[in-house]
Amino acid sequence: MPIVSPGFRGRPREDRPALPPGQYLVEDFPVLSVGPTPRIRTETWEFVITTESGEKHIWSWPELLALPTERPTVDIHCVTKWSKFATKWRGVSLDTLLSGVDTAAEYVMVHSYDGYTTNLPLADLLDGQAWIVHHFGGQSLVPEHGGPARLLVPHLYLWKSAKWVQGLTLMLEDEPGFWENAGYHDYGDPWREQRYQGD
Ligand SMILES: Nc1nc2c(c(=O)[nH]1)N[C@H]1C(S)=C(S)[C@@H](COP(=O)(O)O)O[C@H]1N2
Ligand SMILES: [Mo]
Repeated sequence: MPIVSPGFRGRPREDRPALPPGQYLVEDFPVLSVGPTPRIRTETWEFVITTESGEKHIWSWPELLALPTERPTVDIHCVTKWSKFATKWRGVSLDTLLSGVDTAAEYVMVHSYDGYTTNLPLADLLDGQAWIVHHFGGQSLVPEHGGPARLLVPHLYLWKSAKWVQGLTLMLEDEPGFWENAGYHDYGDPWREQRYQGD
């Protein structure tokens, strides 16, 4: 294995430092889950976008896989202070999934098969910033990391990247999800170190 200095490999765009404030680099991929890992069969899996008027847009597993695939390579940042550079994913852009959805909503609640929720502005899921990913590192996403599919929103702390994602509810008003309700920041920008409410 060649030894690559993290400082060199991570030195990225423009004049930005490699790591957001307060973060350290890891080479492994820690697993952080609130509860036990659910086992979701792709035969029964579906992804549902529900608009503020209750209209539902539903994709089965084969329907998700039939959509255009993207391969983002992104740095990820956990609020527990580890960051991992250049993680390689495969999945479907939220731009694709939301393109046929008629909404005036500005906020989203993300729902998962384990009951987990997290909220974020709809704008943060658009413009190439977020994906429903089903592969990591060239392999099917393992259950521990959210397989068969998870949300990936790498520009926010990783608690926003809901594992075992089940759907999005579009909302006119913002509402807190699981960690946001427990005192974590409503938005969670790692570059502004928005870990807790009030940061
Ligand atoms: N459904 C669900 N998604 C979740 C969680 C969870 O407990 N359930 N934990 C969140 C937290 S706090 C983090 S840091 C990341 C961790 O992702 P990883 O286990 O793949 O590292 O998943 C997030 N997504
Ligand atoms: Mo986390």
